[in-house]
Formats: sequence, structure tokens, C-alpha cells
Amino acid sequence: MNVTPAPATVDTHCPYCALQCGMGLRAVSGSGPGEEQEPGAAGVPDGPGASRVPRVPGGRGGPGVEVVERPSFPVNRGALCGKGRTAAAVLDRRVRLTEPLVRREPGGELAPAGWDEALDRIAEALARTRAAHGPDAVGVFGGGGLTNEKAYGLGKFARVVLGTSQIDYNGRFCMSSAAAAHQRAFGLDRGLPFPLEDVARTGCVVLVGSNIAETMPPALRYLRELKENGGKLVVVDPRRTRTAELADLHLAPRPGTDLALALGMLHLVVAEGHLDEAFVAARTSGWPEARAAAMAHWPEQVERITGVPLPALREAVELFCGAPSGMVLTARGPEQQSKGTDTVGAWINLCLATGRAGRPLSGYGCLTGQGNGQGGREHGQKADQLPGYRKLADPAARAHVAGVWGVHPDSLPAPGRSAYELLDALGTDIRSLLVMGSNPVVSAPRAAHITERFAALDFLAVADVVLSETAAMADVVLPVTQWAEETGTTTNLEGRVVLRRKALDPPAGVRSDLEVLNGLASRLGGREKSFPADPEEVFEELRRASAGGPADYSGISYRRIAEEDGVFWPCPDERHPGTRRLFLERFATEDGRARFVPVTHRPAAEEPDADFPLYLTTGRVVSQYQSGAQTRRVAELNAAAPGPFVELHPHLAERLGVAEGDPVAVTSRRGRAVAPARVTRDIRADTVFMPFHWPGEGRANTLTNPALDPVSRMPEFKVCAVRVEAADAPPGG
Ligand SMILES: Nc1nc2c(c(=O)[nH]1)N[C@H]1C(S)=C(S)[C@@H](COP(=O)(O)OP(=O)(O)OC[C@H]3O[C@@H](n4cnc5c(=O)[nH]c(N)nc54)[C@H](O)[C@@H]3O)O[C@H]1N2
Ligand SMILES: Nc1nc2c(c(=O)[nH]1)N[C@H]1C(S)=C(S)[C@@H](COP(=O)(O)OP(=O)(O)OC[C@H]3O[C@@H](n4cnc5c(=O)[nH]c(N)nc54)[C@H](O)[C@@H]3O)O[C@H]1N2
Ligand SMILES: [Mo]
Repeated sequence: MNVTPAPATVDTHCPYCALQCGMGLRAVSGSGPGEEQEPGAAGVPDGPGASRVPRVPGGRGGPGVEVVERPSFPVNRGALCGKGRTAAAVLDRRVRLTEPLVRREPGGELAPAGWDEALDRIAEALARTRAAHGPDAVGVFGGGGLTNEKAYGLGKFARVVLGTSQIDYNGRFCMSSAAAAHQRAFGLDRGLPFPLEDVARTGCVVLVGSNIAETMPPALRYLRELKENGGKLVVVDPRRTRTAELADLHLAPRPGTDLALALGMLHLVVAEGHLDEAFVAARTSGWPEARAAAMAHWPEQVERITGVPLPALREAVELFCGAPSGMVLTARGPEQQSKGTDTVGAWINLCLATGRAGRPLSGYGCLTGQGNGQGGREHGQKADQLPGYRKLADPAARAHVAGVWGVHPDSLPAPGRSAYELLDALGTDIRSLLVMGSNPVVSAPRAAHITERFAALDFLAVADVVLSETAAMADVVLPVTQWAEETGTTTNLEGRVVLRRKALDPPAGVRSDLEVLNGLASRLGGREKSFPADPEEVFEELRRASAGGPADYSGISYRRIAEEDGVFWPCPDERHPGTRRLFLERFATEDGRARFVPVTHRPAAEEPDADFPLYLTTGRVVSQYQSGAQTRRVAELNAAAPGPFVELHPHLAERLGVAEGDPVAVTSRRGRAVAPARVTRDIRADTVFMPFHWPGEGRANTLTNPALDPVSRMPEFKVCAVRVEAADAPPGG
């Protein structure tokens, strides 16, 4: 088929997850019902997660563009999930913010205001806090959905204009454990060290705590192709998800026991003679200690801890070691634990011991989550980081970046607090906060406590595209432009830097995040020249700031990205082709060897007991995104996923006297949530699951445990202890 795109189609990328699917935006005129596409039509995924998705109509108050396929982009080859296909609905004036809002009296209502008043109020409040309590009393909270240019600008704004160390972002809740483990083992953190296309050609994939069918539907194709090519798929998930249904082998461990599972597999690798001694000798360090740690985890003991039968564990080892190449891919299941870093470390050890790393079609990878989850962690909105994935604590890094910024290195603050710790300090150490690109009132662990901390602030400013639950608490809300209305780069989960292009003008009254930073910088010390509103100008500076750093973007330009379907970092100069595959010659450590880390199993911070006898785990459904701030505003997605639920096994439901659809109360040491029961055999009988996309009574994060991983400071979203009862039963017990 030979399709010539209409000239009015602008190539861009989806605003949601880390696949950054290519899509086109085509101008439409008039209104009327959206046309519907049949699943199975070209580019429309027909597997799990696909649904009949109406195209978004333009017209009265409508967005004026429709999403169309862009088959030439390699990652998704035209396929989009329901969220991507309906993304333009959030551009509609009827669901978004179109003017600044200010709360003129404490306890009063948010009321419309002009931009000057809104920016003046923010600048005055932040300056007042700084004068009264010092720069570290001003906090900044960013997001992994922000473009590279915005993330870079926000980190620079915090350090140079506000002079605060107190900046972190929601990516801490996302892939921080995998990032820390990557750094520890390989000396570099890029989610996937290879392009996704390699997944289809490896011998065996062990997919740990990732529900691709719901969270990255267009990538499911790579798993299908893997199987068509004769490769094997092992899925590790306490639930038999739509992804697990595709597996040759599904292991369903107790939540929080992946570390033991990986160690048990490593034990069997050694015991059954699968160790790749030549690889271990030539390319790694630290094996004796890691070996000793693994050998202390007897398979029978691992069976007891994980609940995975020993024969299944053995089969997993045989599938992984029997193939000529293999990959372990993790997502939030094993990572969002108070031992997430060690858990990922154990999976990396398994790859290293079997020679499944640093070789073609083999390796460990983390499936990063947010639209710019990768780039957002490279350019300085993380508490300990400077652009180019440099370390804020490293004197040479400080000197280089300070040089680019035109400031003295000593003026740069020290590393600050991690996301949960920062939110926990609101109203005490931190008196004023600027939020850009996150909705923690819904998405932070122990959310009722965090909501109280927000309420205790002297001043809160939120820049968002919609009136999120967090924005609704603010003293000033700034309405910002969305992906289709602005240009900027993101870095997808493969490390591929891609370019989103502006396809239409924003509504009057809306400004970009870069304009917000420019306006605030000008009011807080006349530094507006250092904060240009033109994204390409920011990118050019980012290139210089990243030069020579681990995530080196200096050879990447907007022009090259457009010509090459994205460019993989590191890319140190304009003639460099970019790095699609990392570590084939050497790892990024000083001696070039990958480091084994000796890790041992430990229980979750909270295990079930007599009062709270069940595990709660949390996650996602295909038709809602994150805190739901965007997707809960799209009718088609709400129809598919209207509200929260509690997934539980029929045995448990029977014991509790609960039937499908009955309201059930889930109680943890942090609070109580109520949502309808969804009874399914696809979950362990000792575990209940809740998606976290909704505020209110069914908010999953009312329950979650903010116990933090000691290295990554990741909260334990995936495991806590709860009591479950029919909601009409009296609370207590
Ligand atoms: N539709 C949709 N897509 C999204 C998002 C979204 O909100 N909605 N968010 C994006 C973002 S930011 C992210 S981070 C990714 C997340 O993508 P995923 O990590 O795939 O999503 P989750 O549903 O959080 O978790 C994956 C699986 O982990 C399992 N799990 C729970 N506890 C454990 C455990 O202890 N061990 C193991 N092995 N597995 C466990 C859950 O049952 C779940 O099926 O998705 C991205 N894509
Ligand atoms: N229980 C539980 N909780 C979890 C998780 C879990 O698995 N279980 N997962 C965690 C993970 S992995 C993540 S990533 C977090 C995500 O949690 P959040 O940070 O709350 O994520 P979003 O809902 O995407 O919030 C992004 C906000 O920014 C706005 N926005 C979008 N684009 C822009 C932009 O360009 N500029 C500005 N200024 N605003 C923008 C959106 O409208 C939205 O309000 O949730 C975490 N919370
Ligand atoms: Mo995430």
C-alpha cells in the first residue's frame, strides 16, 4: 500500500508513555462524530488492550487536529493504543485550563487572573520564603513527562535562580531502582541498552513485573514476533495478566519476593552447570562474592519464600539457559519495592553469570515508564543530578555545568532530598513549592498524609494542562501548552532522542513551561536571558551542558533527529552515528568490566500478619494513565475504565462473602479505601490488586507504604499488608 500523507500532517510523538510512539497530527475542520476504526485494520493493535477507538472530532471547542498513523516510525510502525489514538481530546478547551487561576485569600476560591498577576504572585511568594527561611525552604517538583528542554530548564531554574537544593521529580517513583542498579553494575543507566527490535530476535525473554499488554500495547508486537521466531517468553507476575497469557511459562511469586526468585535461579545456574565461566572471567568483576550470596539461597528455601514451585523455577532456568541468547526485562513490579535496587541487581547478576549481557541480542533492560522517563532523569531535575547524567556532588561536573550556565561552581547547591522525603517535608522545612508535571495528591505513597503536607504549605504553585487534584490545592495555577502545541525532544525507553513538533497554536491565555520559567527568572533577578522560551535554543545549550557527560547529546540536533527517526545517546559529535547498542565492547565502568553485586533476600518492609493478613499490590489498566489527570478527561477512556476496583481471587471473595461488583474496603496502616470487587482467578489468593489512577474513596495510594529503598529512595508501591472486608462490615477488627 502506498500512502502519501496529506501535506497538513505534522509528524510527532504520543504525549503518554516511554515508547513515544510516532503519530501524525492532521488538521481537521468542522465537528461531528469521530470515525471509528476496526481493531485489526492497518496499524490498529488487535491484541489485548486494543479496543474500538473513535477518532477525536474537531470543531466547536474541539482540538482542531486528529491523530493519524505514522507507519514509517520504527518503534510502533503506526500502531497506537487507545490512549494515544484519543490523545487530542485533552487539547479540547472544555477539559483543560485556558487561563491562570489565583487564590487571592487563604481558604478562598481559585479565580481567573492575568499572566502578570499570576507570575508576580509566584515570584513574590518564592522570594518571601527565601528571605524568611533560606533558599532550601523553596521546593521544586518536576515530572518525567516533561520534554528534555523543560527538565533541563527546571533543574537550572532551581539551582541558578532559586538557589535551592530541594528539587526532585516523579521519576523517583518510577524507574529509580533500575537506574541505581544500572549505575552500580554497568556504570551507566540507559533503560534499554539495545533497540526494541532486538527483543524479537533474542532466544528467551524473562519479563519481570511488566504488563506490556496494558502499559505499552504497541510493543506487544515484539513479544509476538519473538515467539514467531521460536524464542521463549517467561513472565514473572503475581497476576496472570494479559501479558502473562502470552508466556511459555508464567511464574506467580508472592509480591516482594523477586529478589529471592532471581537468587534461586542463579543458584540453579551454578548447580546445574550453566555458568559462563569465560564471560565471567573476561568481562566482569565481583563474581566470588555474588556467587557465595546466591549459593546461600537454597532452591527449597526460595520455593518457600516465593511460593513458586521448584520445578517451575528449574524450567525457567532451562528456558533461559537453553536458548542461544537471552534478556531479562524488568518494569515496576520488582522495582517499586523497598529493596528494588538489590532486586534489579539480582536479575543483572543472573544475566552476567550466564553471559547474557554485553553481547548481541542479550542483556538486561528496564522498561522505563513516562513519556520522557529516560531523558527526564538525565538533565538535572533529580535531586543529585546535573545535565548529561552528571553527578551534582562531582567537582568536575559542577565546574563544567557552572561554566555553561555562567555561574560560579560554588554557587550550585548540594544534592537535595528524594521525592517522597521532599513531599514529606512540605509545611515544615519546605514552605513554598512549584510543581511542574506531576499530580502527587493521587500518585504519591501514603497520599492522605502527603495531601495534608500540601495543605500545610505557605504557598503552592502548579503548572499543568488540566486542573489536577494537586493543582486544585494551589495558590496559583498556570495553564500550559500541550505536546501538540509545542516543539521539544523526549528520549524514549531505548535511549532514542525523538522530536515532537508543534502542530497547532495553543488557545489564547495558555503559555509553555519554558515561557513560565522565563517569566519567573525575569522576576527573580533579571535572568530571563538564561531561560529562553525557544525550545531549540534550550536544546542547543543542553547539548553543550551534556558534552562529555555519560548521557552525551552534543552530536544530536533537531535536524538530525528529523532525518534519522531519532538518534540514540551517547552521541558525542555530529559525525557520530549515535549508539544503538551499548556495552558490546566494554561496560561503562572504570575497568570496563560489569560489576556483580552480592545481594541477599530480605522481606518487604511490611509483611502480612494477623491484623493485616493480605498483600496489596498496585499498578495500571490500559485505558487510564497515571494519576488519570489527562485520561479521566477522555470520554472513550472513561467508558472503558470508569473507576477503581479491587481485584481478588474467588477463594478470598468467598471467604469474605463478597461477590463481583460488591463494594469492598481495603485497610492498611495508612488508611482505608473502598472500591467494587473484581473477582478473578488470575491473581494469587493471598494478594489483592488495585489500579492507582483515581482520587477519592478508591484511591489506592491512601493505602501504600512509603518505606524507601536505601539506595534509590524508591517507595514500596508494590507491596504492603492489608485487611479486606465487605464495605458494609464495620471498620476495625
Ligand atoms: N495504560 C497505561 N500505560 C502506562 C502507564 C499508565 O499509567 N497507564 N504508565 C506508564 C508508566 S509511567 C510506567 S512506569 C509504566 C509501568 O508499566 P508496568 O510496570 O508494566 O505497570 P504496572 O501495572 O505498574 O506493573 C506491572 C506488573 O507488576 C506486577 N507486580 C505487582 N507486584 C509485583 C511484584 O512484587 N513482583 C513482580 N514481579 N510483579 C509485580 C503487577 O501485577 C503488574 O501486572 O507504564 C507506562 N504505561
Ligand atoms: N500505587 C501506585 N502509585 C504509583 C505507581 C504505582 O505503580 N502504584 N507508579 C508511580 C509511577 S511509575 C509514576 S511515573 C507516578 C506518576 O504519577 P504523576 O506524577 O502524578 O503522573 P501524571 O498523572 O502523569 O501527572 C502528570 C501531571 O502533569 C500534567 N502534565 C502533562 N504534561 C505536562 C507538561 O508538559 N507540563 C506540565 N506543566 N504539566 C504536564 C498532567 O496533566 C498531570 O497532571 O506515579 C507513581 N505512583
Ligand atoms: Mo512511571
